[in-house]
Amino acid sequence: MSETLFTKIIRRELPADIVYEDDEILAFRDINPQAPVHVLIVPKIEIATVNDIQPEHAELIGKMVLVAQKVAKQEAIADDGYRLAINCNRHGCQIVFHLHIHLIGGKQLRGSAA
Ligand code: DGP
Repeated sequence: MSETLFTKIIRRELPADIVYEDDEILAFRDINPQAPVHVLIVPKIEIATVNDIQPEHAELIGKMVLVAQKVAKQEAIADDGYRLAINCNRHGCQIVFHLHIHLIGGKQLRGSAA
């Protein structure tokens, strides 16, 4: 896949408001937040879309969900609740082709799908 701006954020070539980092995962605030809390959880390796996830990525994907859980607690939205979303390709409205989970919360969300 071609490199996206998320790789530049991971390499610190672009600024971002980082809320969590470990060896495999970075989480930073979305530049265009849809709610008071809107964080993107991003693997450091380049996986373009959900379609590109392989069986060997299963542990990493699980860790991304655990990071989402941790950041939700950190942001004090865990008890009220939040949404985790992954957009895939055109119909899913994916814009950045580097896999990421949206963690959205901090207000009452509407609907659960399109
Ligand atoms: P998606 O549609 O799932 O590909 O969402 C991409 C998200 O990435 C979108 O909500 C806006 C966010 N985004 C795009 N460019 C930047 C950036 O340069 N910095 C940050 N923090 N977020 C960005």
